[in-house]
Amino acid sequence: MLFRRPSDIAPSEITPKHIFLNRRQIMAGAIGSAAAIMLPAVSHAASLQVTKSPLSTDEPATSLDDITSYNNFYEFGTDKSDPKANSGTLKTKPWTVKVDGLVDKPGDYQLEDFIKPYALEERVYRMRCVEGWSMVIPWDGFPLAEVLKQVAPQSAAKYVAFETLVRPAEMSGQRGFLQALDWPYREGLRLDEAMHPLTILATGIYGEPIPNQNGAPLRLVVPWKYGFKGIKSIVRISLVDKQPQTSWNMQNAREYGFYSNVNPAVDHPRWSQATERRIGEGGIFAKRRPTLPFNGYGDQVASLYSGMDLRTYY
Ligand SMILES: Nc1nc2c(c(=O)[nH]1)N[C@H]1C(S)=C(S)[C@@H](COP(=O)(O)O)O[C@H]1N2
Ligand SMILES: [Mo]
Repeated sequence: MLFRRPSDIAPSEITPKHIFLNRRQIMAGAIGSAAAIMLPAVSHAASLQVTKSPLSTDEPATSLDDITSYNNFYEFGTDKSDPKANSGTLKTKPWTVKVDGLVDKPGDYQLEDFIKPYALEERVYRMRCVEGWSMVIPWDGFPLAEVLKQVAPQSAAKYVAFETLVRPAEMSGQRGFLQALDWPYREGLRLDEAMHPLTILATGIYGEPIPNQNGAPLRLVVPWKYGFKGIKSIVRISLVDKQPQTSWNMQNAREYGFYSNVNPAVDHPRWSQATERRIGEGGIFAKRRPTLPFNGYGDQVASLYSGMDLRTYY
């Protein structure tokens, strides 16, 4: 074991805050629950322990500052800095998630009740935006599959549709004459994609509640698809029998398909998808990285698309 001066230790090697807090929670457990009660509430979900999932990448995570200040969230404006600047107005308490459509157990759930049954896992995932940049984000969340099993989809259910909140009084990008998209922001997955173990609903980043600009209090993460499939601030999850309408596909079907699996071999009509810029890596002078098929998750997900022409189903 070599001893190094602090300046030799890369920021990525320093224990992230939430892991540190988890250790403290474990220690608190060892000395008894009375002491644990006196610790500050550090968890943003009912489950106190966040376990690191083996499905995580060990690539260094993007800084919290970059993750929370370079965003796409058109409900708050179209510039990358708009969501951070404008999303403070969004009220995320109380928050209701409606589950409806082809399920045996539909309902309007308070967020706390909705997430209570599930153990949080840390999932460090690459995120590749269709615009050609990427980040590595340490999410806290739980598999969407767990929720779907709970609400019992009927046999006719073939897709899952999602909607974001519409509340112009709190979402500046939903006000005014020119609107970037037709609200609500909508997304969808095939049921088998939604059930895949990599697909999660996230409630946190770096062990803290998900910031408004990243999709508080609940957002979808599908790491093998372009970032826009990861719908933010979800208020509705519907099980449906037909492929649902999705916002970017409605806006420009030629440029944004329903599937939108990350694919370096299928260029966007206006730019190449072969490479990407990793946010935080030395700005415009950094070397672009090669984009990987299915964003590097092909071993886990390619079989979902066997026999499908990925140029047709883009
Ligand atoms: N409701 C909603 N969800 C959204 C978007 C949006 O504009 N509105 N932008 C998408 C896009 S294009 C990307 S790349 C990711 C960005 O997530 P991040 O800001 O947390 O990095 O959110 C996706 N989810
Ligand atoms: Mo994106």
